Amino acid sequence: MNNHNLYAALRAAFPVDFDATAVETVGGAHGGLRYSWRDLDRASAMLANLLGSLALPAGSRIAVQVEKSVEALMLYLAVLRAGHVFLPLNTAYQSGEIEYFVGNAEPAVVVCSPANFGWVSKIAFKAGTRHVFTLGEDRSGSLLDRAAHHSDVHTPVQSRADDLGVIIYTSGTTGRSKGAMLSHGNMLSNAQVLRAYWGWKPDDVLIHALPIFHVHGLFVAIHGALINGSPMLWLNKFEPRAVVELLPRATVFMGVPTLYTRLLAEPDLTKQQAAHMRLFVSGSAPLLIETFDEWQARTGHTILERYGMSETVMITSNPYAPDARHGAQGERRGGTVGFPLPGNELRVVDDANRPVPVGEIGAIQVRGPNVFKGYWRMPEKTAEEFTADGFFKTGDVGRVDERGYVSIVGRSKDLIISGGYNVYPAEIESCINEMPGVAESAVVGVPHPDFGEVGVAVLTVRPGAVVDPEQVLAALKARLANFKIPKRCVVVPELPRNTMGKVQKNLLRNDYAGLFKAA
Ligand code: MLC
Ligand code: AMP
Repeated sequence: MNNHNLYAALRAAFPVDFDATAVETVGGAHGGLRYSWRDLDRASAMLANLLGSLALPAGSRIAVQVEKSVEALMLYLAVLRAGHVFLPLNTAYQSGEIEYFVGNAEPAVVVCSPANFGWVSKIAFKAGTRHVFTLGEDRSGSLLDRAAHHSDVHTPVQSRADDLGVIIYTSGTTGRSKGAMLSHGNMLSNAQVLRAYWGWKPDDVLIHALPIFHVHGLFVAIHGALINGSPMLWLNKFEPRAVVELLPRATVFMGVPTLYTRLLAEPDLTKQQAAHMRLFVSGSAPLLIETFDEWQARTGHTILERYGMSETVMITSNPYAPDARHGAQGERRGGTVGFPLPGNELRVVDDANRPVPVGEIGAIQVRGPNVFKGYWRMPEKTAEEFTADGFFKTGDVGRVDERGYVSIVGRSKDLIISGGYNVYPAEIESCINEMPGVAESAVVGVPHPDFGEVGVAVLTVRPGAVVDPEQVLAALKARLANFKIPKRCVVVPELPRNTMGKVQKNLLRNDYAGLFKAA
């Protein structure tokens, strides 16, 4: 039987010249380093052997909350090749959030930044984790020290396509976050499809400027480059000027819409500067048509917008070029997310789960080899999110036009997407509602020129109480990841309600829609 281990498949695509550069770091204090394909393979082997020496049961969770670095990428590859389950955690998460993830996932190993060892290890040991290592952005910490004693030769474990490779936590409309379980087969099938669909070429070079704890930076970008044996120009943090400077050396860039709007603010972004580029990909949040048009005018390139989510990896994409399937009509169309990717079935249904006529709006459901295995230890929640015939309910609302292009027009889930990060109002509202003097609250998303959408918290106070909005925001900051903090908090006499007594968030969204227009 073939080995379906994702690392084995990526490794097979590494170029023959093993000493060629695989990753070059750029910018900041950690720029100017080169890592060869041999380095990626050897270092991930040492890390995999370190994990092997811990005698963990197969499929153990390895939770990782570290700053972006090439070594963090090597750790990801090591977890895959060792047959364990990688659990990436956003560095913005605070202790309460980490406590939940660690308690829920029960990782055998936790890796954190050296600066956070004190509080993270306390949480981990309390949850029964036996091993806590540290990894700094500057290659400091116990993880690499310990790995240095292990062999740099390692055979990837034999994995089935269905074996879990990664758990990614996604927030929920109600209740706590759910761990989306992705198998080696989910990720590999998507990587192979995208490689062909986006026409990856032998001499491609990717600018990697996204965080590596979510699907976009970890899967779409990293798998994309590795499965094509393409080098990456690697930025630990997104720096618009550095990206513009790199364009003449690269061919592919991937970003959330905020990255594109920030790049457009760079005066040096010109057609000439972008002439060497082949492909700009956008996703994770809606790309405004203004950004799409402005990018075309400034650089001469048409951004390729695609659509996906943690539970499904990539679902749809605008075409790279007119192809046999879509003929001459296969151009990239702004305001759409393109066609279902090959192998992926997508349908738009009404409330009774019946497909709607072409062009009409409904709920988007998908089925395919990329769709996840379910939510970690939540069988009921998993069952709720799938239809009887195996389609996953994305929670996105959209339509498919007569040419087959999919557009996302809204969401049935109460979700704010801010700078490409998902923010669930329910989580913030429950924190605010616990604060002294607060009667109730509603958090809504409003347009924002930089982040696309940001949260605004609207609250009412108990009789006789006084609540300072600034203090509400400060208290939230101490508890939640920074990107979840509403950008404004307002106190009102009452929240608008419909006849059923439900808060009318649409009215609040209208009321505050202009709040950041002039920003
Ligand atoms: C930072 N802040 C944010 C924010 N990022 N607020 C709202 N939304 C965000 N995304 C806060 C900071 O804490 C700070 O608050 C203030 O806003 C200004 O921060 P900044 O310095 O401008 O932020 P920066 O560090 O530059 O980060 C912005 C960013 C980053 C856009 C580079 O958010 C980012 O990398 N986003 C990409 C997210 C991503 O990869 N998504 C993919 C998910 S996968 P204060 O109070 O400290 O001043 C997915 C599936 C799919 O969705 O389809 O791909
Ligand atoms: P996440 O759960 O973080 O993976 O986010 C997935 C969600 O991001 C999807 O369900 C969509 O709502 C949204 N999303 C991803 N790509 C796009 C896109 N191109 N346009 C609009 N929304 C998108």
